[in-house]
Amino acid sequence: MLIKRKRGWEMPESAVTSETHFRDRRRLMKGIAAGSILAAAAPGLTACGSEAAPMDDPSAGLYPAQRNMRYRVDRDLTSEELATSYNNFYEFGSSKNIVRAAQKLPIRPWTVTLDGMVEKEQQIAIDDLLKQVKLEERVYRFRCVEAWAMTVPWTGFPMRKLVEIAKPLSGAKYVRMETFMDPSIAPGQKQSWYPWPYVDGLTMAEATHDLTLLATGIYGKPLPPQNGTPLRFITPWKYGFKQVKSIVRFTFTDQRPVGYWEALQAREYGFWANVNPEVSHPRWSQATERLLGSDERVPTQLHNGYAEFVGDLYKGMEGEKLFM
Ligand SMILES: Nc1nc2c(c(=O)[nH]1)N[C@H]1C(S)=C(S)[C@@H](COP(=O)(O)O)O[C@H]1N2
Ligand SMILES: [Mo]
Repeated sequence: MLIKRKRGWEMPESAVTSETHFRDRRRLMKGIAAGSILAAAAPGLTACGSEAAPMDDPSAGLYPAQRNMRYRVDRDLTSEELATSYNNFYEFGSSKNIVRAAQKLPIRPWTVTLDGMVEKEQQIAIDDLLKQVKLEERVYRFRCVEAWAMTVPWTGFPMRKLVEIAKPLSGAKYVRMETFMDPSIAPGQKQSWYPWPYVDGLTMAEATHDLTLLATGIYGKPLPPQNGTPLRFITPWKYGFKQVKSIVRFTFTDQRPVGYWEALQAREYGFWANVNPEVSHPRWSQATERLLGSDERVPTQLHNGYAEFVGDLYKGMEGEKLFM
């Protein structure tokens, strides 16, 4: 197959738009949009120039939820504006600037399938699932493999609760999570050289760990589309590419799932993807990270600062490639 454009995973980190430039460009674009110079050409605008109103989120009344104080982070929160506008969501484009495109994601109806090695396969509407769980807020560090980082208040519920609802069989060893698939909504999914739909997975021990969250909200509100509404996976000690967005299916299995990035480039992106400052990405160091909203680099921490909680999960697994 002929591929003309440089693919995302081939880009050195230095080629990824710096977030400072990103902010400036976004400010410029906002100014232009306000002056409506480009209104007719901008995607998401109708012929008469008014934007289709995004659907109100029916779960909005569940927010804000009470903050769980067990997990504290000793650095400032990233601004909501940045965390909800500097995104990675290849379904809507390979740049960090996908907010507008992502507004096409229909937030309801949204059905979550629980299948594979379970007592009984289930399909649950997201709002029924939300009735079966108790939402809480957790401030977590977030670390992308590209060495940018943020500090974000997620709202959600422990994934352990979803595992209880799913009732997996004793032979299940992994959970595979899958993002929606609809190229008519997500233009990136028309690019057939990517292994759609976006998937990733984890072990049952990881899925039932208290830190492992299924996020439904951010900054005390439902997740906006660009951050993976209505359900998104969060393991704060792993690199961001594990954190599957807009999940429609959880499959319990005895086969280790091959993630989207692992399928693309197994030499660079593995199953475990635990953060470690001493294990470089093949093309750049992971020793430091840049906090969104600042140009300063800070040291990366083992397990992204969560080693005291998750270190035991990996005892005796030294033969595995735990840090890529
Ligand atoms: N479905 C889907 N999930 C995804 C991605 C994606 O492209 N598609 N990108 C991942 C990567 S690489 C990162 S860093 C985070 C970014 O999450 P954020 O945009 O909420 O910061 O989402 C992860 N989850
Ligand atoms: Mo990422």
